[in-house]
Amino acid sequence: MTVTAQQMANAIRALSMDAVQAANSGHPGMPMGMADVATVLYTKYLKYDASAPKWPDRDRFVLSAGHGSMLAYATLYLSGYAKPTIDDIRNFRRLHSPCAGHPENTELEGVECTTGPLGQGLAMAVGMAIAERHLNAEFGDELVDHRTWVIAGDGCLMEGINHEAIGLAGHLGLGRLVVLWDDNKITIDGATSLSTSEDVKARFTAAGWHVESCDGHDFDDISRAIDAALADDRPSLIACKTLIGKGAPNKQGTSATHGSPLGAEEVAAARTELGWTSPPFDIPDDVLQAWRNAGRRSDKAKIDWENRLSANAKKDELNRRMKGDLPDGHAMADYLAGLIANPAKVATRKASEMALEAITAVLPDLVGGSADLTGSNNTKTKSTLPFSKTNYGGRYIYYGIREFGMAAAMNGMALHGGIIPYGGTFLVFSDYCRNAIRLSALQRQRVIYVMTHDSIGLGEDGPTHQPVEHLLSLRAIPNLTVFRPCDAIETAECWALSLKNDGGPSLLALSRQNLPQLRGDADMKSARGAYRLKAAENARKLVLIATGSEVELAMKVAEKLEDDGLGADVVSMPSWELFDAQDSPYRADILPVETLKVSIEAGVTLGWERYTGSDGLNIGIDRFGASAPAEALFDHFGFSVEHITSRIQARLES
Ligand SMILES: Cc1ncc(C[n+]2csc(CCOP(=O)(O)OP(=O)(O)O)c2C)c(N)n1
Ligand SMILES: [Mg+2]
Repeated sequence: MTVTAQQMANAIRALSMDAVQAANSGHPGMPMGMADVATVLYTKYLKYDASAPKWPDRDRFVLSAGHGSMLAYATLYLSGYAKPTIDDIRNFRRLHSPCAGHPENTELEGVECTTGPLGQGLAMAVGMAIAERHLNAEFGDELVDHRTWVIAGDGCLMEGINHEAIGLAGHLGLGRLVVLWDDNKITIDGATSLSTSEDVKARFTAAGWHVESCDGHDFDDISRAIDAALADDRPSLIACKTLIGKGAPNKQGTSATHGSPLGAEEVAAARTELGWTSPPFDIPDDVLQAWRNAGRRSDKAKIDWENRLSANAKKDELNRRMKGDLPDGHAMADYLAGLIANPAKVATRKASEMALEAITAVLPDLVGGSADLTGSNNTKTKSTLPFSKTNYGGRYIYYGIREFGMAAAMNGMALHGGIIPYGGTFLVFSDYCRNAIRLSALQRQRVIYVMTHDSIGLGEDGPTHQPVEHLLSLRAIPNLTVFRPCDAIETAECWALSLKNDGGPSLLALSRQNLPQLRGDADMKSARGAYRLKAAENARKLVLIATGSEVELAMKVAEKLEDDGLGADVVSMPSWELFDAQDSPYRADILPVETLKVSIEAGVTLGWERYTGSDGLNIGIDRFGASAPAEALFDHFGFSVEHITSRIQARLES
């Protein structure tokens, strides 16, 4: 007897309810509700090869409703991916099982991105769809021709970020993006009518999307809706009307199935309801075989693609791009040599643009952009033409005022591969995209954040625009490398280090105001995170540690102290994270125990004790800024040679 789609879908249901029951934790409702839609997708539409999870031209599938992680684990196992194994699923949510509570890209190859923070999966999928069109423009239909599919829940479509994401996707005409909405009208608190009366479909239509509806439990109707989506050249939303927890006879359709085990009794009742007689974690051979066949559906497509790749002149370049290797080149060395010959007194945001001019000219992987602050973030270069519906070959994205959407889209591009995304906004608005920055770090993606106007030095725009706590709060994110360069040389070095940092995101905090060039060497000193910019001339009494725009001030303070006979080192510390990674002799040499250590940074002082110790002095700003010209503000907040030297002298005398 041939296996039916219903039996295949029920295999997802059984694995989901049994794994959640065994873990005594998890979310059975979503995978049981969307099992039928997922079965249609995996057995008829999705282009993938379970034996080659990283095939570059595979379709990308994003489970934006990440709490339904068992849907991902079940489909991966059933369709024949090497991981997860059935034992991994048995150990769902246990320590060291790759079947984590929410899907993590670092745990399983078939998981394209880490989801769980609602809305961000959809926004990352937009980035993946951008990457696909861009690489298609560069490498052609023969090599890049795939789709991006998303399963999103009511929650994903309520979070504000979804609106940023769909606005961008509609504007860019990303017609190869299909969102399957689990339209079950239930969230944790109960019916969606408790909190929303929005016409979601009208909103998507207004954003330039094609919208379909279907009965999410009718296999033919699901296929009909997907066919309609594929025939339309706009991005598509398919509202799949479903029953959350479908198959659990007493609990389906209620929020009780959302995030708790069904309970032994209800699991038994669901077995009867579904006609599922196998014990937990046991899939009947014929059902498993049908799934495994589905997992090989694209075998021929993949072999044909490999043949086309072998015959294609761009083969090596595509392989390099997808691996994320940087090409050999001297663009940065030549640029640095130019700076040494002709020192530049420019804002570090301008220095970043100068470095980018050199790098973007030789590194096609870089796709830049800004959240409507292009002229302030200095992110656009001559080589990066606008990316648009009519020119997907462009390398500059006008994200509009969508910081969170931009950051998530950059994650999607990096995850897709072939692209190194960078994007800008004001440092103070890093908070608007903070959870996506966190996901760049968690997902270990090379995303480069260009955050300008990095202190009170931006002046007149005032405290709403002046970052104070931001450097500290960003440094608190694990696996994010924060750079605050002090001049044009360090800025170039920090760009080079960001490009090399392929295991995580980097963030460049850049000044609005001009800064003198303090270095005359190209020794890549920023790679150490902190280094001695100036050694004490008199007997060393103290070490001044500064970052970014305050390094110039530290040099002046040191000069004054030396005039008074006090020896002072100046340490420039563009990156805490890289300094912390140095060996202890190096760190001890830069920050010797016996000296007074003084930090100078135009931000909160919290955290600097790590380097200055409990006896140190921390010059910073532990309150909000004010609206005034930058020079007046620095003076007002005590960032003057006179004020700092007198505080140091008082401390040394006490
Ligand atoms: C940004 C964010 N906020 C809150 C949560 C907690 N949370 C997880 S699922 C959920 C409800 C989601 O509802 P829906 O998407 O409709 O999922 P369903 O109940 O239908 O499975 C919430 C609030 C989260 N994961 N992410
Ligand atoms: Mg729901």
